[in-house]
Amino acid sequence: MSVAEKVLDQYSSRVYKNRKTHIVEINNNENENQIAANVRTIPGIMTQRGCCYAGCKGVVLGPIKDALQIVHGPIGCSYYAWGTRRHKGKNAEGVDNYLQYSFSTDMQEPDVVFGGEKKLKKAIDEAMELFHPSTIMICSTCPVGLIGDDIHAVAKWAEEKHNIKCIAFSCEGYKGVSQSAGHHIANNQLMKFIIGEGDRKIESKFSVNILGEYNIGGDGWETERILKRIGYEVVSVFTGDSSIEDLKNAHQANLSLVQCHRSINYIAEMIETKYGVPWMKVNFIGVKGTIETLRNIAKYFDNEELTKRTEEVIADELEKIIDDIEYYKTKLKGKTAALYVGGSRSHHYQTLLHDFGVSTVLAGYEFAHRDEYEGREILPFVKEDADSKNIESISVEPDPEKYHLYLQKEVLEKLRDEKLLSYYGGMAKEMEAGTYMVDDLNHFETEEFLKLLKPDIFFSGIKDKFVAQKSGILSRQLHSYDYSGPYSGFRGAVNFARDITMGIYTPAWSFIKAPWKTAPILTGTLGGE
Ligand code: ICE
Repeated sequence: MSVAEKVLDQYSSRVYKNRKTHIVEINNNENENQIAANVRTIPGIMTQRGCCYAGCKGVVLGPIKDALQIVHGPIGCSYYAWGTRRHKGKNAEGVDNYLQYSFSTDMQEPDVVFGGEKKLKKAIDEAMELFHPSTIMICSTCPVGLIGDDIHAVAKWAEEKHNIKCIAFSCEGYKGVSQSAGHHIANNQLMKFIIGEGDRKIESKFSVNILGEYNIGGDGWETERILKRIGYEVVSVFTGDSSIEDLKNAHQANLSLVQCHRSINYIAEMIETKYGVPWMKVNFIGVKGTIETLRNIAKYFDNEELTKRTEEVIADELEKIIDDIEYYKTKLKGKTAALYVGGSRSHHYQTLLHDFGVSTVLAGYEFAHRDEYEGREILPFVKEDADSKNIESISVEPDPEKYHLYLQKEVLEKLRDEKLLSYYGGMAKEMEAGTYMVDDLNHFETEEFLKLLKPDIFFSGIKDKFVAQKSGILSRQLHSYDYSGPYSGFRGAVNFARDITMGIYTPAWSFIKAPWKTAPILTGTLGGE
């Protein structure tokens, strides 16, 4: 029985059938690494996914430092999003910073029965009195959607009464299948109410936005440092350590760099469509990843001076870290890892692990779509053929992100059958045959896979972290980096290697044994007398 079968075999037949489609043993034949993704979790299964509110407020809006964000809902929702993701922000002159605060309407039963709009208005009045923000964001959580409070009307009321910008986000937790729906809602509102409003003068010919960079543990700062050294002007970062003013000016940049493709691709597309700012995918995680990315950006701008400067900075940065990298390679080479994160990191971090010779035995996403696992089908050559109603699109080189070829379904099937298509991007490509790709890995499967695959380290989230640690396996969070970071760029790679080396060489994990395995829980004598 394969490892996957051993895990699946313990399920009831209905669950077995469902989960089987989410677990793939990587095959050398690219066409066979097909996986089910972005669908509802079976009710009752302990998923590690987040909710729509988590994706909207927790992920995309949370890091904007000068928007006062009021969570309209029970206090727990706001408390959960309070600092847990470690998106850092610096104080800047003239820019408010509310990152330390947790604002909530603390919804109670009477509000559910009689409506919560009054309470929300009162919260806005109070916030105005105490903090005088120029922007307020309202994020609703589950009960608000169920009772039908009109937060958009309240936002309008607040704008008129207080002469501020007030934006409402209907991101009730139960919407969609995961936090992905929340990203979408946040993206739409930012585009509608903020982006495009600024008129800051951009001096540089080489100006960029960094999209999908939330400055977890300071990642965005490291990326910005490198870009600025080369000579780029960073107009805005979405949304790590950002201010509303930066976001308003995003449309003025020459190019958008998209680090996390899952949470902010909608904005990248919309800015391109509306303002003509092109975008490209980047990856600042990993030394090789960073170098490749910097070269690609230079290639886009196609300027001799910039290209030269790029190479100089790469050489200089490398020189400073090379001894550390070589040292950590000797410590980490041959180790194995399992990775389970939300949408893009399970993929990006494989690049960084490969830098140090660590291989992945299992990797998965909470909410990615199929193309992030399998890659996109591409035709390695361009062929014109688009004269039918029954058409399907297919990406083509040289830029599979942007160019699509429209083909008849039957033609496409035929190409698939004849194995004339290849795959672009995707996680499967990074992984070796015989390893596992799992979508929406749940609590039970985490325990079982860890038992069977015994990785040296499990990169996890806050909920699944303890499952690993209790079973004696080192775990580090890739969502918040526990208490460390940055892990991006050149210096980040060294931080990352140092942290996992410390972890792996700490013997503590091998001492962990459940107490009932070494001593009886109940003591006493059975029987009479
Ligand atoms: Fe993108 Mo945790 Fe960020 Fe990704 Fe996204 Fe989330 Fe962060 Fe994770 C995120 S935005 S909060 S890179 S929702 S670590 S997809 S799950 S992998």
